[in-house]
Amino acid sequence: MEQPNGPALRAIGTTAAEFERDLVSNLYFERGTTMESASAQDVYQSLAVTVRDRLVDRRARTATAHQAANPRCVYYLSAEYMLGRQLRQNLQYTGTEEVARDVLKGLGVSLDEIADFDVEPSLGNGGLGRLAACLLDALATADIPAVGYGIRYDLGLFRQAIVDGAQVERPDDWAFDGSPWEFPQQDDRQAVGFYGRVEVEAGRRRWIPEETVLGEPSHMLVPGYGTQTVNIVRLWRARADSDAFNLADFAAGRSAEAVQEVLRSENISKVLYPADSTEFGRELRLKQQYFLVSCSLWDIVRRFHLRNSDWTVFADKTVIQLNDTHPALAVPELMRLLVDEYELDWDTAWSITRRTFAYTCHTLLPEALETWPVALFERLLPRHLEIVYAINQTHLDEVESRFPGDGDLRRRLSLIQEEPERRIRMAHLAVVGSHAVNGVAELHSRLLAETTLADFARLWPERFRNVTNGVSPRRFLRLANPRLAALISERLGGEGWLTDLDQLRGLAALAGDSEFQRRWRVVKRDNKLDLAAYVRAATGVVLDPDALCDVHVKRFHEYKRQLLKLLHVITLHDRLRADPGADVPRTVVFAGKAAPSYHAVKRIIQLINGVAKVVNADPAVAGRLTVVFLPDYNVTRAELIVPAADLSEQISLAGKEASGTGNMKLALNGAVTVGTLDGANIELRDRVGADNFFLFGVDAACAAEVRRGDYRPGEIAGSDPELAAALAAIADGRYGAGFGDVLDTLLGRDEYLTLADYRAYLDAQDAAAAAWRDPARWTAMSIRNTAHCGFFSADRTVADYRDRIWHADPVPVPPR
Ligand code: TH1
Repeated sequence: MEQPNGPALRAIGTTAAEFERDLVSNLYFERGTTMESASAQDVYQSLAVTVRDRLVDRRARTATAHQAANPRCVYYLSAEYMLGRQLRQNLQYTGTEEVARDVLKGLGVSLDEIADFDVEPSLGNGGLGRLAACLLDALATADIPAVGYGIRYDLGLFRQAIVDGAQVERPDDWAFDGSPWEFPQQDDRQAVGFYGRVEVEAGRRRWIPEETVLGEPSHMLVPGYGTQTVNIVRLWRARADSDAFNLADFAAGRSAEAVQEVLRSENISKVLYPADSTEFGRELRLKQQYFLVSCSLWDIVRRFHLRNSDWTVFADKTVIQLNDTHPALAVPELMRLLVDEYELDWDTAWSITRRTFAYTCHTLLPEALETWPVALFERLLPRHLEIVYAINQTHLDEVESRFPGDGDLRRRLSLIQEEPERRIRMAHLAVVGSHAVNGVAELHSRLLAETTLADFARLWPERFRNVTNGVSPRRFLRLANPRLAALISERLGGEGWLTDLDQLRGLAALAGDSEFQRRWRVVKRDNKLDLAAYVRAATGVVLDPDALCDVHVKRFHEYKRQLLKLLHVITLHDRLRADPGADVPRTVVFAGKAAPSYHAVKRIIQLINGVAKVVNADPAVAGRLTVVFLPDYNVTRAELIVPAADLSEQISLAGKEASGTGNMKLALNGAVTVGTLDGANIELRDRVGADNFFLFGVDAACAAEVRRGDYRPGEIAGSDPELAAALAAIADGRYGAGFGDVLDTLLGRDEYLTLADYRAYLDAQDAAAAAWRDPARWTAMSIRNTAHCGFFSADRTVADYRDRIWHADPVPVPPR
């Protein structure tokens, strides 16, 4: 029995009787109701609290162990977290799933129905936010003391509906019905300044902000798997001061004016920016970034002072990982705290700062490299601008001494871009302020050092490294695919693989075993039945569980080439009308959100829905080809689609996808990839073997070369009759009138070389179909994919960061 000391605390146990007693008592004391009159929502909320309580004691012991060990802590700063649903995860991590199921059953309720009330907090856009969640899971599992800092957006990533074939965005008020996993800390608020001026006081410069907003932390528990460690993610919510409401305005009938100040403050954490690349220049976004950074650094310093008094050891006790440049303001903010508030001299402060920060870059796309107009920056954060200038001065002096007289190099390395408008380059700020800089896959890290950050890599080669992304096997195998997890555990003789994913290699010997293959196929088919039931309810489309399940699921972006997949579908439709045996029975699943302002890809979503409508209504291909667009892709939807997939589409233009993590999740679940030599696809193919991967397309070097030459997409279209027919089908309006804009981007610049890769892509798809026709061959490929995915565990990623960047030791938490 886990029971903290002290008479006032009630026992927390894991037996059915204890679980039931706590559930009923939570229902009574937290919801004010009884089992007889409880709604399903009441039961869900009480169940969540009952499960959560079983982690609290571990959390308390974790905090005690960290306090005693005074270790180096990892602080992960990220504007996004995609944590996924919490209930099933926490049931599993506390080992109470069976107990909960039985207790609820005894009370006449089904756990599966109640579990559907669990709402995922979608506080991120896609891969970057989900990576943050997978790393936190792996950190806790490795017993590494860590805190994830983020923003508690009131509205997460918009919910996507499809109306008349087009994406419609609805607000995601994720905590509307309550949020049982959160611990709000109302009494721990922190003031954050904005605007104002810099004053000189006894020779020291000090920022006097003009506006103050409060940051109110709320934390969620991040349990490790198979360990006692429970770390936290601390999310900040913006609050106005309690006297911000203007009573005089209100009394005078000006109710809108009365709340103006409240709204201005609280808007800062109101909504997640829904673009997974651009969106700079917006003042509110910069405010969000500073809000996150200011609250988090204050908290990090506070935690440091709980256990230490000497600044010289700060960097030995603290490492701050910047998840892309969104939190890069932390560099000047730490300098401001050290120099202005704690009165350290500049050089000491700078040395501490550099030793503290490390930066992960997640992109190469030029439009995703953040810059902020100096004028905006100066208005919002005048003291930070001075600090950035001072950092830049020291930095450019160093460049001058290393490469004397190279003015061009100095201009390229500067933190300030001069033309066409003066802007601050956040990636440069992050590199200069960090001791380690990493990309997220081998190819990406190499291209970073060769292109985007080449000058920095020349200046400080020792700072640059690669840490290939990974995914949580707990979330994406055990939770998402319990059937496959059970089969694997049965064959490997236990669940050790869940924290040592290389053990999956043991499955390779079974790849050709016909009985194992049969069981493997039964699992996949059952997962497809689950997906089919959901798809039918959500869209009315009926899926055949025996068809090849071909999935392209991820954010919509032109470089990810959903349009290439669609051209393949259109060609398949043509071929099947002429010859029903032209392809294997196939279901094509698309899912993903488009940034609301990204018009070009919203048109592609419309076109997909237009094609789906025509194909699904055509009796000539019934039972051969089905196309579905599943709305509102999120972590929960991924957990449904990924286990059901046979074929994983990873078809970005080479050199554009930094890593991709959907590729890993799908392969781990036995999907075979059709993919380009991009991002982590390359490493995936190296590991699962070229025979178990359908490769196609130009490579990154070739893509860059084609782009430099005089590429003529029109000529490709003219010389390939099937491609010409597919384009003509779009043009003739059968999928809806007016897709001329889509055709124009293809036949005009075709920026993402969709037409150049079309023929090679179709050939790869034909090879995949040929393999599918031989179930023994396909199943062996599928098993080998899972078997060789061990490398893509987030546990390996965290071990890489730990050994090569963080140098943080585990602190085991003793069991009670
Ligand atoms: C993604 C990358 O596109 C993807 O390739 C990678 O696997 C993932 O990060 C995790 O490393 C990115 N997401 C964002 C989001 C924003 C800005 C840049 C990127 S890169 C808001």
